Amino acid sequence: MKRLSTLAASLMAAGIGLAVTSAWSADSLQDVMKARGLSQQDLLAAAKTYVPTGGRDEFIAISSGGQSGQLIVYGIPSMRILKYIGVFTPEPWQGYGFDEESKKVLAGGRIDGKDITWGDTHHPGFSETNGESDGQFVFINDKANPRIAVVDLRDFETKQIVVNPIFKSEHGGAFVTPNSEYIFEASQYASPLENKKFYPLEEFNEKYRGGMTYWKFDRTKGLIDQKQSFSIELPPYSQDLSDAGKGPSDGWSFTNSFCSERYVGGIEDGRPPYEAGCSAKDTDYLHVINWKKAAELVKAGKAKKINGHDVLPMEVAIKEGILFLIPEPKSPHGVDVTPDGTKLIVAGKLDTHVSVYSFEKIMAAIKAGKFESKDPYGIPVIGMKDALHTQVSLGLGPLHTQYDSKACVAYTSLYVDSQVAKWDYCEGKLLDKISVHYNIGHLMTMEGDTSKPRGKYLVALNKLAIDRFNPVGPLHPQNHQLIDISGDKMQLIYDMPIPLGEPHYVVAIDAKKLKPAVRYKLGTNSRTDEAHPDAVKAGEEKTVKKGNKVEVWGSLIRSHITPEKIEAEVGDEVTIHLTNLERAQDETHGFTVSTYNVHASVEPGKTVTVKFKADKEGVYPYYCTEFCSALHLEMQGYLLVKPKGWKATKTTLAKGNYTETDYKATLKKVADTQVIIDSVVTYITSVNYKDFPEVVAMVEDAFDQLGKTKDLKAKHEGYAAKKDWESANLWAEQIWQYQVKTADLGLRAKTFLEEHGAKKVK
Ligand code: K7E
Ligand code: CUA
Repeated sequence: MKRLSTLAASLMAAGIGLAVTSAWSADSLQDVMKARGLSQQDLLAAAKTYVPTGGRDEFIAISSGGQSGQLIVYGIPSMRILKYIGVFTPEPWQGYGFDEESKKVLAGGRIDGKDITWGDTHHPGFSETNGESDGQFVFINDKANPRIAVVDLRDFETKQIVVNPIFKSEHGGAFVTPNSEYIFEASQYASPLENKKFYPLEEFNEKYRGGMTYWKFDRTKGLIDQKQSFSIELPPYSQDLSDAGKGPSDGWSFTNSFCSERYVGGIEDGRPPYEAGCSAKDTDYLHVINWKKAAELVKAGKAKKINGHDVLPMEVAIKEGILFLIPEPKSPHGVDVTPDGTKLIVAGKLDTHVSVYSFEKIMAAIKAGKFESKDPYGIPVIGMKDALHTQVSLGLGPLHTQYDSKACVAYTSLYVDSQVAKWDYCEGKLLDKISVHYNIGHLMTMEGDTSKPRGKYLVALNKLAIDRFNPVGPLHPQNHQLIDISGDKMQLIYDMPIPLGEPHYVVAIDAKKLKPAVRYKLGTNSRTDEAHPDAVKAGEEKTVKKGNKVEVWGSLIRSHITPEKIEAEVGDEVTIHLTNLERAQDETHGFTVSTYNVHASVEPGKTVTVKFKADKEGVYPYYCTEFCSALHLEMQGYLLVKPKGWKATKTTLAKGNYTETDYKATLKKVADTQVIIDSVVTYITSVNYKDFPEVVAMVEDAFDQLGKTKDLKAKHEGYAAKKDWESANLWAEQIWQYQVKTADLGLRAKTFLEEHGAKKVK
């Protein structure tokens, strides 16, 4: 009991006491443990994962969002979801696919002239510098519709989607070379490489092909350079996961295959099914490719064009000695290069063994010309025993491997056993095992596929959740389980339901490496990172009607949309450019026009365009969709779509019944509010607020808001002199609107300063 209470005390100190609800906030930790049936082990797990309010996670994970076509961002160890990133599919909140700028990005993913509005994301990969994740970009593939996307981590937005010009599916991507020279992907299901070309399954061996595509990445532009990208033609072996060599193996890439039988099914004709034919042999082929040399050969003109894309034919790759095969057991899935680049680990789904290949031995065999055979296409096959370092029996259904910060330590997922095996790949021995729930696919350690793994945590990406969470119908959430790998024994510390499926793979990076922006430079097109040609500054807003085109250059700032009305005739094409003039952090405005299927998320500084045909007569409110301020609901306007040739019969707006008493009451409200503002200003300037950049930004913003009241005093007094009480009252009211925003910011700044221990200055 003594130990328990010391633990309890230290947990209290660590802030665990805050996690309990107010109903028992006065109780001791022991009372809570009892009431909730928690063990000491549970509390330890809680203490290892809990992040108190305002705290930050140590690592940021970016997960595939599976069939959503998105990415999921979450923190480790808290496992709190931070963001979904729209990638291959529209994402309404972010306006992705509902504004013109993002539609252009999505248009990059059109195939044969058609929008593909779903995607099957599998493997995210960070950009790398010297084999380490550098936190600048993340790349992600779409297996079903062979595409790759580039996400810039300065704003976590998708900047580019490219379509693979020769594949019909693509699973083994996106893998990144150690300095992000190339992002590569392997075809999965072999098909004719020429687009829209039919060959019968009877010609599978001759006409169907697999391949590897190496996408050239231009880091300064932050985009894939499609013209400098190329592919290598491969046999129809169902190429699967891949990895890039690093260190001594830099310049090479490795790719598994799982149906080197080249079986094409045919159960309709009485033939055995696919799965029988595709797993008949004891071995498949690991493809070993010298991509550096391949790139040189393509530059030297040795490629041929297929669908306008450079493809290095197999004969050339064989002749030039850049393509080799090694048998690997059996129906393998993952291939993972060790952090030092000297070995590669292959797990055969249908074999209990995990095979560790030695890069040095592979090179020695190649150099000596020591091959055991050739495959039917003439590719030299290196003998397995000539390439193996060791084989270790880990358990049933080994799939994927990740690395620890400790030398020679690896973790392999065991799909059938529902376990993670920790083992030593140098010595070839099993170290520990832990059960997961259930049927693990990928697993991931912190920066665990780079040259400098960080250890600490492992995430198990389980295919089935079954009984782990409150039931929500037959479709279950996915389950990412967090495992503490800092000690000798692995410890399961958190179950995180993921409500977006099926996330195949996830990568994590030290949060300190990420330097995302908090705002855009005023007037930025976030999808191109260039100055938006249709951005406006405050006061430059305008609406122009030319023929049947209405074009609006508007702005958004608390709590106002400029313009307040847009007039069009039925059939007009309406284009609305909106710039968010805010400089404050987190002051995003949304924008939509009722029933016209447009939406924009306009973060501070961003300029966005929405475009539609006003094909319906009527009155359509437009408004800000993000609860941005106390007067968010009033951030509104009307799109007035008039019938052709409509003439006004009534030309004045209805009047309100304001009196001098209303005006005086508003003036008193304004004076009272100014007192509050002054007291907040007195506090802020009495402390060292200038030492807090966040507060300096808030103060600037507050004075910005207050500055807008300057001319309004003369205005309302002028109307008062003319006894126009409506105008006098409402212009005075407008001063108060700005005061409210000023006070709101001031109070936020004051709270921040108090919480961050601001000190009195003289
Ligand atoms: Cu194993 Cu697509 Cu990497 Cu799923 S994949 S598990
Ligand atoms: Cu802007 Cu709500």
